Amino acid sequence: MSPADTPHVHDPLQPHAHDPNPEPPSPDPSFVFIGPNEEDARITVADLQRLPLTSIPNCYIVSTGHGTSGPFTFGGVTLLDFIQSQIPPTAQWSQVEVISADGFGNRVSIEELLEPDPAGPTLLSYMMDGQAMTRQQGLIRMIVPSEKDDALRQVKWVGKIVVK
Ligand SMILES: Nc1nc2c(c(=O)[nH]1)N[C@H]1C(S)=C(S)[C@@H](COP(=O)(O)O)O[C@H]1N2
Ligand SMILES: [Mo]
Repeated sequence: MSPADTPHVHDPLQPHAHDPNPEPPSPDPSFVFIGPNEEDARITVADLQRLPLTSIPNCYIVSTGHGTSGPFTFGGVTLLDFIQSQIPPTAQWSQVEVISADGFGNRVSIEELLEPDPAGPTLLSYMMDGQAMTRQQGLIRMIVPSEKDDALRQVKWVGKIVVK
């Protein structure tokens, strides 16, 4: 089974109890991007705001611990648009690791990004219900609209994105 067939499997390198961390690990929402040739860059919210805005309505955060919240409309740049803005079109890659500064992570395959679920594309989100997302709410937060029975892929406080 490829990782694309098991979208709810959490990165085994980053085991996570189901209890979400409610507190941001730091005040600064910027993150580090590492491309397929190991080139790195620091990415700010303003950098994401310069890319096309995608909004996805009817998103839920389905916590098996403290219950479901939503629906929310998340806004941001698709993870695919973001990656394509950072790497040359000829670069070879197959997956991306999205890791928060509090040690929570998830892996996304290129297949998931190229053929998004009908629920919507995976997003690097900085807006919630038409307002700027707060750091407390997860800024910058990965939103995976296809995940309906858990929130293990809804990574808050993205700290590092590694394309491999
Ligand atoms: N960085 C980070 N993201 C995280 C978590 C976490 O602990 N740290 N917990 C996950 C889990 S298990 C849940 S249920 C949701 C909770 O999101 P909420 O705090 O917005 O309700 O965040 C997910 N994303
Ligand atoms: Mo959770």
